[in-house]
Amino acid sequence: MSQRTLVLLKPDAVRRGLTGEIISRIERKAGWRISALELRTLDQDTLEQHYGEHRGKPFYEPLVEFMASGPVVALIVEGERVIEGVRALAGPTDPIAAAPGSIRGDYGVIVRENLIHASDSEESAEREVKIFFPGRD
Ligand code: IDP
Repeated sequence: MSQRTLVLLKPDAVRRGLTGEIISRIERKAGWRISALELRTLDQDTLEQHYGEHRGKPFYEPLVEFMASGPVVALIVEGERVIEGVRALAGPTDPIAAAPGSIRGDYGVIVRENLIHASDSEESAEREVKIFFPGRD
């Protein structure tokens, strides 16, 4: 079941120089490949589209501010079970609850600054790929 997923290495990952480390972990999974990669500072419009489901929640405004605070690395990753797989590499949202060995578990402390976003379903992946890489089929 080959899939694709949209991954963002958040501004904390870029600022802390962890993008190479995180990308290496993704690349080492057998058969997965990166089909798009871009360093980009996100504008409000893109962030509102991406995180629209969270609008109105207490963490929404600080989240958008954080996500616009510096460049992110946006990637499309393709491969077998890659949606579930990148979420497993990332670990749960709260880095303190994330197991050591996962990206969030190894490098994160603050819930908001949890280093990585990865699509959580096929529907989200298709929606998010279109937001960040419009024109890609
Ligand atoms: P996910 O990124 O693990 O899928 P979501 O629930 O979709 O988690 O939340 C999106 C992002 O919003 C999280 O990755 C995190 O950066 C931030 N976030 C979620 N819940 C909280 C919270 O309770 N406090 C602060 N930030 C949060």
